[in-house]
Amino acid sequence: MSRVRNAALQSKIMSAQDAAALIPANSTVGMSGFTGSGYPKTVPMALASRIEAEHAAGNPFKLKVWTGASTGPELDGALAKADGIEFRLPYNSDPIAREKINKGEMEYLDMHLSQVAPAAWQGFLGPLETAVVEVSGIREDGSLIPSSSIGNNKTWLDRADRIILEVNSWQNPALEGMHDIYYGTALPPARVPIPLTKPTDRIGETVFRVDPSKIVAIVETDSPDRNLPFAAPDASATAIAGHLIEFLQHEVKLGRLPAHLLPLQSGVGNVANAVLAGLAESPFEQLTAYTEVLQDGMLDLLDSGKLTVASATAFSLSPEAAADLNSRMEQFRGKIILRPQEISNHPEIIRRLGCIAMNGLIEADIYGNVNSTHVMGSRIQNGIGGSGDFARNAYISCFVTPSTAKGGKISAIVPMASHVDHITQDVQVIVTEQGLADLRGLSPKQRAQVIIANCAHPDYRDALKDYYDRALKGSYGLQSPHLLTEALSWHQRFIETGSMKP
Ligand code: 0RQ
Repeated sequence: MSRVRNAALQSKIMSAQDAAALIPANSTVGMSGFTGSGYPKTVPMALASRIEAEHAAGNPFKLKVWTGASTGPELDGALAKADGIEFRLPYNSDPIAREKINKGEMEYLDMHLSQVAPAAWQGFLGPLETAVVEVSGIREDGSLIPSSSIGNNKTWLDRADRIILEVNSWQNPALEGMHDIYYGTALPPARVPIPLTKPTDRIGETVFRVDPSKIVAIVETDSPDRNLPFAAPDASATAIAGHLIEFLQHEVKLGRLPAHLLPLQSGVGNVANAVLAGLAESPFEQLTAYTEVLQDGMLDLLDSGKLTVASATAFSLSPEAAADLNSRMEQFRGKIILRPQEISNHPEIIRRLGCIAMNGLIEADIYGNVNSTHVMGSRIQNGIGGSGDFARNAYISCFVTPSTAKGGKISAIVPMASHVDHITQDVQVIVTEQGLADLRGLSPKQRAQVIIANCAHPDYRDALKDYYDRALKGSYGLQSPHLLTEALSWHQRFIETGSMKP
C-alpha cells in the first residue's frame, strides 16, 4: 500500500529526476537530515546528475544547502562531488564536502544547531526557495509523518516557497507517534516559555502540518539511512568511560547529583559512544536522556532498561543498529521522543533540566579552552554541532578525548588551543584515558596544573609543565600565563614535521 494516503497528493508523485528539475539553479535548498538519518536520498542524487550536466554544458549551477546536521553520501557527498554546493550550513561530516571546504572551494557556516531555525525565521539567512524533506508517510489529512530525524524540517516546510517530499518506505511505519513537533516557538517579543519540564513531556504534535499547495513533487523511495559504523570501544575509550563513571558516582555520593543522575546528553563520535557503552556496565539505573542524537550506545541502554527514556532530534546509528532498530521499532516507541533540533538543543530547556553534557573534542589547552572543530586551527573536521548548546547550559559540562591523536604524534592537550569553540567557562570536566580534571571552582592557573597532571599524555606532560613554568616567569600577565611566541609552536611543528614532539 502506498505511504501517500492523501488522495489529492498522489497526483504529485513523480520520478526523482522530474522532482530535481523543479529546483531553480543557484537557489537555496533546505534539506532534511541529521547525523546520517532521515535525509532525502534520491532527489539529491538526481540533482547532482543535473548539476554535472549543466556544468558540462557550461552553465553555472551551485546551490546554498541548509540541513539539520550531517547527512549521507547521497546528499552532501553527491552534491559536493558535482561541485554543486556554493554554501553549506550548519554541520557537516561528509569527507568529500570536508575536503572542498578545506580547499576553499565551498563556503561553510558552522552554527550552534539550536540557532539555525530561529535564524531562518529572523530572516538572517536569506530566502529559502525549496525544501526537500524525507518523511515516512503522508496521512489521509495531508499531514506528514516524520522520518528518522526531525532536525530543521518543521522550519524548512514552513519557510520554503515549494516543497519536495521523499516518502521512504524503508522507514518503519511504527515511527508514527514517536515524534513531538512543537509549534509554539515565536520571535521576540512574542516568545513564551517552552512548557517542557521533563524529558518525557510531549508538548506538540506527532506530525508536520503543511500547506498542500506548496507541495510540488513527491518521490517514493525505499532506501536505508547510510551511516558509518562506530569503532568498537578500545582500551583508551574504555578508560575514559571508567573515569567519567567514577566521577559521576562520586558526585552522587557527595549529594551533588541525584541517584538516577540528571538527563544525559552525549555527543557524536566513537568516544562518546564508548562512554555510553561504559554506562551500560555501570551500577546506574533509571537514567534518562535529553540529547541530540541517539547512537548505538543509547539504544543498548534503552534495551537493557538502564535508560528509561530518551529525547533527541535524530538517530545516529551504525548500519547494524539502524537495521536492528528498524526491525523492532514498536519496542522503542514509548521510550523515544524525537523533537525539532531547536527544542532538543534549546538552551532554556537544557538549563532547566540540568543536563549532564558529554562531548568529544579535538584539543583542549592547559586553561580548559576547548577546540571541537579545527585541526591545527584552520582545517575543519566536522563542526560545533550541538556541543555549544549543551556545554554552555549543562548542569555539568564534560569533554572526553584520547590524550593523543594520530598515533601519538598530536597531543590533545596543548599550551594554547589553535581555535576555540568552548571557552574555559563552559568546560567543567575534561577526561582522557590518563584521568579526569574536575575544573569546577578553579582559577586558570589552578586549572592548568590539574589538566597537565591528570589529562596530558606522559609523552607530553613534562613539555606542558615546562611551558607553564616558563610562562609563569615570562608572561605579560599572570592571570592566564602564556608565552605568545611559543604558544602555538606545537601546531607549527606538527605542520612542518608531522609530529608535535620536539
Ligand atoms: O580522524 O577519522 O582521520 O582518523 O578526528 O577522532 O578520536 O575517533 O573521536 O569520533 O569521538 O570525534 C571532536 C571530531 C571527535 C567529534 C570529534 C581526528 C582523529 C580522527 C575523530 P580520522 P576520534 P570522535 C552533539 C555534539 C563536535 C560536534 C559535537 C566532533 C577524527 O566529537 O565532531 O560535539 N565534535 N557535537 O584522528 C588532529 C587532533 C585530533 C584529531 C581528533 N587533536 N588533531 N586530528 N582528531 N583529535 C552531536 C552533533 O552536534 C551532531
